[in-house]
Amino acid sequence: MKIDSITLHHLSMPLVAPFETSFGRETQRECVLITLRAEGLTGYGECVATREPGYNYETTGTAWHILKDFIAPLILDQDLTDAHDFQRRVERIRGHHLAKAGVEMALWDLLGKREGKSLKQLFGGVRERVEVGVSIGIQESASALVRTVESYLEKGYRRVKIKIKPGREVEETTAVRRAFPDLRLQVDANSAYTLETASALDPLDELSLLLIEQPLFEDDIWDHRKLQARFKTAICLDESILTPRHARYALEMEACRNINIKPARVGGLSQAIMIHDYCYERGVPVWCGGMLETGVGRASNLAIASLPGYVLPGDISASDRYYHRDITNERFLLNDDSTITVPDKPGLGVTMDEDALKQFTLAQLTLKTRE
Ligand code: OSB
Ligand code: MG
Repeated sequence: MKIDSITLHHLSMPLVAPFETSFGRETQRECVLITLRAEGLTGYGECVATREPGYNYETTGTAWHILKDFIAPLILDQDLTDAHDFQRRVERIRGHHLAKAGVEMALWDLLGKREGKSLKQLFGGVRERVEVGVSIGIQESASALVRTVESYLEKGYRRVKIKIKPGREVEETTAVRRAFPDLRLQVDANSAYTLETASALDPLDELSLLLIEQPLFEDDIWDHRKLQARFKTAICLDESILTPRHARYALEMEACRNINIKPARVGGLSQAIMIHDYCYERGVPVWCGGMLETGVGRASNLAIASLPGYVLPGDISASDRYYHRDITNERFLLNDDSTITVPDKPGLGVTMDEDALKQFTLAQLTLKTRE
């Protein structure tokens, strides 16, 4: 499809509640919305880079720079045939996966709209509803955490992930397990431990957790192998897996037993599908992570989570868990069985609430083909 223009919106949206992880606390969530225009169609993509380089090195600022100065010139006025064609064109840009993934998502939205097919159909998804859970940030105290978990169980979530960090893990996780003995419970450390300090996690191995997500540094696939060797509980990698090659390294090394696939972190949906296929062939369970997406990124996450290998519940909660007001007209609701329905309209299957978009826009830029 010949790309006529690219529009960037730097957004800042108030979260319904602050979200605290081992790397910081957010009350406003920033991201970059990418709009591609081609063949009279409009495609949306969400770049999930955050205000601060806490989750990884990218920020809304670095993404803006890479999108404007490097990605846009490579695709404006170009005839992009598919996601792999896009990936080949941006190959020479090292890293910056979140920026690339945002554009790839918008391209998929365009391709789907042109074909009259949903992303789920384009990907070969097999589920109409996907099982989801909720990811809960670090709370004031263990008892406050138990109350927060309870409030989400009352809303119908059947799987809970809690964020942990050094000194805020054993008491918290034990309290939740005591209060809810049968709950499907998992923890996420966001790279806050080293092999030495990870002994603090030993008591968690007795709490029947579904998994322990990313305890060690991003570049520590090898040390995760050492930790997995002495843990009964499955280690799950998030930040460490940036490419399909990393997925192979981690599985060959037995550094983890499952993978949180965030399409953005691996550079796009096409790369997420490759990792999914690799894991699926080997019987390694995967699940779809989240980055507090708007309705745009949420629609994309639901579509990819409809693939057969996504057998663990995703961090894809209902819209009201994140935002009072979203930028899409569509809001995603939790079904009675702790699932969310996958969109079935062409492309991402979402439309823009232009007033909301305006309300949350800090900066906007349109790049067009030379006349
Ligand atoms: O590590 O999974 C993570 C949010 C921001 C950055 C990193 C992570 C998260 C989450 C939120 O856990 C998941 C969600 O979108 O609900
Ligand atoms: Mg994580």
